[in-house]
Amino acid sequence: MTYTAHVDTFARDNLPPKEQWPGFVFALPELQYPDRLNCVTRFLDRWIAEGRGDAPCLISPSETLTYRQLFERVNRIANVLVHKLGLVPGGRVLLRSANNPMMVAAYLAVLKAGGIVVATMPLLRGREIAYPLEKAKIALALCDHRLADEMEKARALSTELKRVVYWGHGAEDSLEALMADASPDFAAVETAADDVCLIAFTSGTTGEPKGTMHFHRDLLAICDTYARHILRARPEDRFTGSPPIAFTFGLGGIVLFPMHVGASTLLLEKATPEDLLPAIAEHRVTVCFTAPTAYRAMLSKLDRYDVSSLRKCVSAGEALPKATFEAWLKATGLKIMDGIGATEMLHIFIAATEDEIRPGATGKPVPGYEAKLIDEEGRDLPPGSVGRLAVRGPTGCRYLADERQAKYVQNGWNVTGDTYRMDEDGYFWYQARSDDMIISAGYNIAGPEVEAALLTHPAVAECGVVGAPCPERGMIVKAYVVLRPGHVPDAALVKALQDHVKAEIAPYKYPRAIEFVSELPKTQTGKLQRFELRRMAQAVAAPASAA
Ligand code: 3UK
Repeated sequence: MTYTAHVDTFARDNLPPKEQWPGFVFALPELQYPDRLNCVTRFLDRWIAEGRGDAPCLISPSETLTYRQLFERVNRIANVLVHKLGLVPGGRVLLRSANNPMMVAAYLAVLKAGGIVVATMPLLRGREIAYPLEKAKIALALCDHRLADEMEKARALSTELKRVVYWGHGAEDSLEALMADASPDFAAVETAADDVCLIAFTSGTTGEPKGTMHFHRDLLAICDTYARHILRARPEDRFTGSPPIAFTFGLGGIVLFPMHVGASTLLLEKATPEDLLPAIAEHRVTVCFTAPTAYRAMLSKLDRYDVSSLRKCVSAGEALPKATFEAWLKATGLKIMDGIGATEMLHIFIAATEDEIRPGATGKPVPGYEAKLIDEEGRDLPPGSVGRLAVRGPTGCRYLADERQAKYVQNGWNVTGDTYRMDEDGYFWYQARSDDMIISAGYNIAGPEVEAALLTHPAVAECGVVGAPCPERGMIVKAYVVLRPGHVPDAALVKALQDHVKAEIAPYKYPRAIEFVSELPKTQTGKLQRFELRRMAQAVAAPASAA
């Protein structure tokens, strides 16, 4: 029996069978981790021990914490979790907040206490929060009080959740009140390097979201591969970005990468392109993580802000259009660093340093990772081909109790669902997603989920949702709707359906275009033909109706 610190063994018990794991490769000296490892000691405790406790760590519009201040806050929360809220190693804790210092402190406290973080996007609705509560059997949640409404709806739907502790409202039972008499000392639980510490849920192409499980060593591995070899940040750097910490793109780029080198990070609760520019200027940000569409949106406003402090701009989530790369380079003198990552892989596995970037290509495998293209039968393809991307390295896919594991991991390789071309020099050129996922402005949206929300409206008989091309957002969500008799297909109904979806699921998933049709293309077995809908959407290109 291998060592584990977990007393609650739910996560370990629900890892996929070993024969379905991806092959893990640790082919760099920096990836040789000890068997016992709590990653928080490397991100936080080490800076205190090395005398760097007074360096700035978390910056936000409302407060600034040095490494020591964060260390003490994390320890207090960890003591509250263990001594007042009954967390045992291996226990899952749901976290719900926009990007702010308390969110980061709570996150690190759960890890330090040997617990497992399940962070949720701030915009999720009650039903979408209830799913991970049930799937990951979560008894405890820590939540920013401003997100209480949907949290309470989720609580009402959940049989697992026993307690919610809110912060930020000053109530008697608030997290801060519980922390008041808690000790600022806490020794990290001696977890195994391969104890699960994070379950990140991704929206699936079909059906339910998948819970991707990651170990303590994984959080360090993304720093020792992508961050160390491609990003190459320094302690003087100041990071910021838009992705939520609940999205692993944000976790790495906004929290782990800066803390791994002892740098500081600006946490923004609202980080639209309009918010990012003044924040970069005011706080002299040097490293920015956001989506390609955000760089594109910022271009037209660059002349109004002094962003001369910037030295590295990272783009991920969807392909970076060459035009955006060129325009940004012209305007700022900086090469945007594109990189493909995935929740299953935790972070970026194909990218390029500034010197090696080929505009329009994603890059080459990040040191520590291997990538190749395979055909439909799983056979390797030579350079120059187009095929399905397969990768392996120190991180990889382990779904929580999910049959779809066998689809993502094939012959020990992670098959991401993306179609790529590899050139003779080993550069990877993105073609398209191989499946149905709609990627709009950096968010992944599953068509079937939007369909399910539309179908709860009385006017909707049938519907199909696909991505339609859009110059600004890459893709927009487009719904093809068959109405029930007696309903008029006008602009007012388009608006009513859009509002309905926004109330049902996270608002960013709503269909920006709706087209009314008399019937949907179906297969012989009565299934919706998404391929045909996508073809229709491509033919019209622009939104058909009011948005
Ligand atoms: C697509 C890209 C082209 C691709 C992510 C960085 O996006 C992240 O994770 P998700 O699980 O989605 C994964 C899928 O998104 N994709 C991501 N980046 C690119 N396509 N060019 C890109 N640069 O289809 C991939 O399979 O939401 C990104 C770090 C952590 C992440 N979780």
